[in-house]
Amino acid sequence: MTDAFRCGFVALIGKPNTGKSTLMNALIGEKLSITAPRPQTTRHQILGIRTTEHCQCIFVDTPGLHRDQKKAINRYMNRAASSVIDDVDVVCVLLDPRRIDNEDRAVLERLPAHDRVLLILNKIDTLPKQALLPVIQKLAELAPDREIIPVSALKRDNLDHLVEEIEKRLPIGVPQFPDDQLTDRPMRFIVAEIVREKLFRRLTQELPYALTVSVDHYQQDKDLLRISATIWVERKSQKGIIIGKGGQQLKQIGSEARADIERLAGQKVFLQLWVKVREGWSDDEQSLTAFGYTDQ
Ligand SMILES: Nc1nc2c(ncn2[C@@H]2O[C@H](COP(=O)(O)OP(=O)(O)OP(=O)(O)O)[C@@H](O)[C@H]2O)c(=O)[nH]1
Ligand SMILES: [Mg+2]
Repeated sequence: MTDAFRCGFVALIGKPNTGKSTLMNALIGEKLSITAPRPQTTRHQILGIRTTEHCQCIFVDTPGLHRDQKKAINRYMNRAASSVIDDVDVVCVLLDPRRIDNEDRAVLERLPAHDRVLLILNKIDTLPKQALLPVIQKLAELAPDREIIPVSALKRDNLDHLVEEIEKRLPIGVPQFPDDQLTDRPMRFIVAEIVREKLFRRLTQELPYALTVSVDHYQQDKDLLRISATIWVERKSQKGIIIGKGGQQLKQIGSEARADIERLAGQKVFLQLWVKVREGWSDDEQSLTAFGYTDQ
């Protein structure tokens, strides 16, 4: 019985910026899902597949659950996060021990009653040990009977224990994906996300939320991968900010993105970036569909 192969889906959910994507990347050992210090970085569901001799864990990274439902894109992101809860075998809820608040409570209230829910207190490296205990106690009062697992995704602390707790809750079954497959998303998708990550990390205030990235050409040319991508913004003034003085900023973003794409693809990459305006795209259902924001 203990030797039987296990396979199942594991959702990573929680408030924005709690470290869901960082945790998934740490568990897979590749940077598949983009991360940034600001909230609402992840917009789409993305699978990260971890296959070992005895288990296949299929992680589902989701956009952070948040209350702002003003625009169509925010509604899309909340749908992508909450629709997954009932479709998976294990639900991992990520919490930041420094700030457990009403938004977290709202997430905790949405959880199914079964015991395949794990509360993951991430970022424990940010607190001294003696400050952690009261947080665990508070969380235990807030969500009695739930398993609480303290980890640091960034420092890879206690991840083996986390994996054990997840695996024993997965059903016995055959693998759903080949053992060398790491994600369900094509390389083109990940390329667009990498470009978006660089923009997210570099730009301030509201601008990261006003843009999206599409990959227009993706062509293998002997030993060079040729990629052309467009950064879409909502207003003309935003275009200038992204390009920067003498095109310097766009150049920098391009070279940072290219380095990451080369690492992932294991080959030389030629990356061309364009910036274009599509007014109001983030609140327009048709534009969202055109840019790949479609429910799965
Ligand atoms: N100190 C510390 N920082 C972490 C840890 N895990 C994640 N972070 C940082 O927290 C920030 C947010 O991480 P993400 O993985 O993008 O968070 P997310 O939950 O996916 O965010 P959204 O996609 O916006 O919902 C990044 O700056 C990470 O480097 C951790 O264990 N310790
Ligand atoms: Mg994320």
